[in-house]
Amino acid sequence: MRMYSPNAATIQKNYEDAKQYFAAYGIDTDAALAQFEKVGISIHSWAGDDVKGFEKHENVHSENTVTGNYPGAARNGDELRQDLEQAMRLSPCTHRLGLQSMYAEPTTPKERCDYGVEDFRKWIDFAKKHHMAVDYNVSYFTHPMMKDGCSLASPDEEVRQYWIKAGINGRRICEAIGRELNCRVFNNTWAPDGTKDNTADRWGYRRRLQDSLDQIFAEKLDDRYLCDCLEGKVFSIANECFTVGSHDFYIAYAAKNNLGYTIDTGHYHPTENYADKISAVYPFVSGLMFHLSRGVRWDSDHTLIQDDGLYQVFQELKRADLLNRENVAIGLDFFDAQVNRVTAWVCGLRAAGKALLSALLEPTKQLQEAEAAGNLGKRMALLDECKNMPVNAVWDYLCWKKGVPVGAAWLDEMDVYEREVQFPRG
Ligand code: RNT
Ligand code: ZN
Repeated sequence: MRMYSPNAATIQKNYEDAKQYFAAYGIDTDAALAQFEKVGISIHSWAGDDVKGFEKHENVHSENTVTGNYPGAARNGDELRQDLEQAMRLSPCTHRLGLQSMYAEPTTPKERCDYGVEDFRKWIDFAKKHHMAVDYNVSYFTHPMMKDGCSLASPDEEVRQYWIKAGINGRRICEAIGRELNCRVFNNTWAPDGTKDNTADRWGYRRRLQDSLDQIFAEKLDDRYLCDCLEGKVFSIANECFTVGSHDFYIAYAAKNNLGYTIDTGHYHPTENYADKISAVYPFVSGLMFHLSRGVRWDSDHTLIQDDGLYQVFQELKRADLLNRENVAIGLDFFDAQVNRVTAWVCGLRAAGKALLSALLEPTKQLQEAEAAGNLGKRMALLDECKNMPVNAVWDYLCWKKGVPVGAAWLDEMDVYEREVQFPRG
């Protein structure tokens, strides 16, 4: 049985009704839709192959925990790009491309630390073709030069120098991509470094990480094309006792050195409110990047769905008018190999898109007026009413206008895609 999808007349009629509804709250739905288009969401290429990368190493350990073995994962750049195109066909968002250095395609094999912009030529052409801005990450993981789970903080100087070089070249790659595409590339730095058991030398690890970052960020590059952000974390599997790049470390380092900070929504204690970080940190750092993820009990990287945390991130950004700034970027970051990887991208994109649209349609003025007047019951109840305003009618209209399947009909297209394209990959 095929999924239900409303016809054009119903979509238009529902949109006209919703338009009047929101107008009564002082919200212009056409303006909200125009703003929606200006907010990019980056699709994390690394979910398409379970963060394996294209380099051929024997027996490397992965520092990203991915579970499952759903058939059809992309095996090379062309398949990964084909899957990304499928995801974009099913999402009405404005898409950015989230890259990692492990997806370079050099014409002759090279060390990861030596990559240059030309090793991403196919990705740059792909981004051009789809009018996408790019986000980049040096992959400080899944590589023979990782030693005892460490890269930039490693006590082994040869290891540390290798990754410093990768970091320096990574920034140059970002600047060159940004210059060519005329966009600002967000260069996100996350390194898994830490220890499983209690260390007697926290200071040593942190001193080395600080020195590595000092060397990586020493070069002055054109910040019209590059925004450097640092991604902290509470812990990882095998780093239960100590994470060198903790949130405190990176927030302090970013604030002092005029760099940006990345909020990965899976990287906090499960009861911590990550949307609360925005107003606390943004004023003191030079940029803010999001890795939207769904942690379940820990940093489990479940596929993004619409939950309160996600909605709150977009509400905070909208209320502070941060959705359209050149120093704020939003990207996805999750991976679950138990589900079709393209379905997961689309589910995450659509969840982020709906949360964004809901925030743009929020009657913020009335909420803040109720609060300023001390009417806390009204603030509470109106916030709850917001959850049932006809956002979906506006969403359906947006999808329809963009030629994207309306409602759950995109799942029918995924059935065909996995049968015809993904499963035959073997
Ligand atoms: C890991 C971080 C990091 C990675 C990607 C692959 O916990 O979230 O962003 O997911 O770089
Ligand atoms: Zn992340």
